[in-house]
Amino acid sequence: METRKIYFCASIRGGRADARLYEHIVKTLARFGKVLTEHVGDIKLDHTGEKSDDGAIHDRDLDWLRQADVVVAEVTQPSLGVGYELGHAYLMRKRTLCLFRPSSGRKLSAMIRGAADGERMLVADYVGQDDVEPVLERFFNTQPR
Ligand code: 6IA
Repeated sequence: METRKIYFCASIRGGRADARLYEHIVKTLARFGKVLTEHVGDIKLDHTGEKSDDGAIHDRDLDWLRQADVVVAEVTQPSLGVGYELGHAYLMRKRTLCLFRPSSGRKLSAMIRGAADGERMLVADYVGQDDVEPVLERFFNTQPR
């Protein structure tokens, strides 16, 4: 069986306050498939992002998104880029899991929570790092592949 390709989205220029959590999610995701966007969990990456051309980043990321079998996003820290990616993923009909921490005191955008249909597009509210593995396990174990 071919290795499952996972596109992970999380804030970069939207703010890197949760970078350690992203790193943990990327490491955990690696047990379930190949993470195409490992750099998102790189704690050395600051909010200014890499030096390369924004147009190249955009085109390469959309290419990876097209190739992905599933999309996982950490959506607690609001990020225009993540919202944009999720909109594309939705229109591409990718199976998508959004991870949100209500304990942040934030309220998730209605355009994300409202897009969830409990099947293709899921929003999981969780507390923190310790929940990541069980939440991902549930998501991938109900994955038809
Ligand atoms: O608006 P934001 O910067 O917060 O958007 C974050 C989302 O856009 C992430 O899920 C990424 O997939 C994508 N993205 C934004 N900036 C980059 C980027 N820059 N590289 C790849 N994807 C990006 C530099 C990172 C570098 C270490 C490779």
